[in-house]
Amino acid sequence: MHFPLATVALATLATTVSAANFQVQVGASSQLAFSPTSVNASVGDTVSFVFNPKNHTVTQSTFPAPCQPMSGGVDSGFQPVAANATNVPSFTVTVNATTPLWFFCHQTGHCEEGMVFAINPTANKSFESFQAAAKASSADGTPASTSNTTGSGSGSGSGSGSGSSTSSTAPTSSSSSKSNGAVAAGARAGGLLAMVGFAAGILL
Ligand SMILES: *[C@@H]1O[C@H](CO)[C@@H](O)[C@H](O)[C@H]1NC(C)=O
Ligand SMILES: *[C@@H]1O[C@H](CO)[C@@H](O)[C@H](O)[C@H]1NC(C)=O
Ligand SMILES: *[C@@H]1O[C@H](CO)[C@@H](O)[C@H](O)[C@H]1NC(C)=O
Ligand SMILES: *[C@@H]1O[C@H](CO)[C@@H](O)[C@H](O)[C@H]1NC(C)=O
Ligand SMILES: *[C@@H]1O[C@H](CO)[C@@H](O)[C@H](O)[C@H]1NC(C)=O
Ligand SMILES: *[C@@H]1O[C@H](CO)[C@@H](O)[C@H](O)[C@H]1NC(C)=O
Ligand SMILES: [Cu+2]
Repeated sequence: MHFPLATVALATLATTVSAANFQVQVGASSQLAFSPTSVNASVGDTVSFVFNPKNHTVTQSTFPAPCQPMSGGVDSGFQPVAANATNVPSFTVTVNATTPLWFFCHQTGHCEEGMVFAINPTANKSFESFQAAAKASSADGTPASTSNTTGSGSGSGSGSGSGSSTSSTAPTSSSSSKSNGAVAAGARAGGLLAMVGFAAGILL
């Protein structure tokens, strides 16, 4: 009764703090990197990727093939940002699994420079080993470990066949709110962020 505003703020926090939001800079300071390079997230948490100048993507891949789009995975598509941009795009995924989730930048050469990201890497499948595999990929993203000897040889199962993986695969639209059972992608998380910020402002 005496503190109706504080009560509202607490109620707001109770509904939003249960899901954390992680902000990840894509290509900050002109570096071909995600910062941070990985996060530990729970189901329901969101990860918002903020695109710095240049022309990057956030594209889901798999541990064995770091630089190849995962079939049915989420993909921001190319996000060109001018050097003097004041309003930069972001792309948010909602974490929907406790298993590791792997991502890379699909811009030519960036993955091979180590521009990769992980959600919930493990000791056995570490960010470092994922990044090392990315750097060892050939220019077209083919994993270095792909056997080239006689035998099945098709490797990672992402199945691009004749090698060209030009267009950003987006069979499940990245702007819709659902995707492949691992993560869901959406365009903006500004509302949730603003709500948390507003509530925290009241309490602090
Ligand atoms: C994630 O958790 C692991 C294991 O608890 C820890 O070693 C690592 O530093 C954490 N990573 C981040 C980015 O917090
Ligand atoms: C961004 O990069 C993609 C792939 O290299 C290219 O097709 C596209 O034209 C680029 N966009 C801009 C605005 O430079
Ligand atoms: C950004 O730079 C471009 C090219 O130099 C220019 O055309 C544009 O007006 C600039 N935009 C802003 C917001 O300064
Ligand atoms: C991690 O790798 C070690 C050695 O290969 C293996 O013994 C262990 O079972 C693995 N742990 C998990 C959780 O897969
Ligand atoms: C696979 O073999 C072909 C022809 O023998 C060769 O040109 C190519 O570089 C090899 N690729 C790898 C990844 O070893
Ligand atoms: C994750 O999202 C997919 C697609 O929206 C859904 O089918 C699946 O049940 C979800 N998984 C969990 C664990 O919530
Ligand atoms: Cu990039």
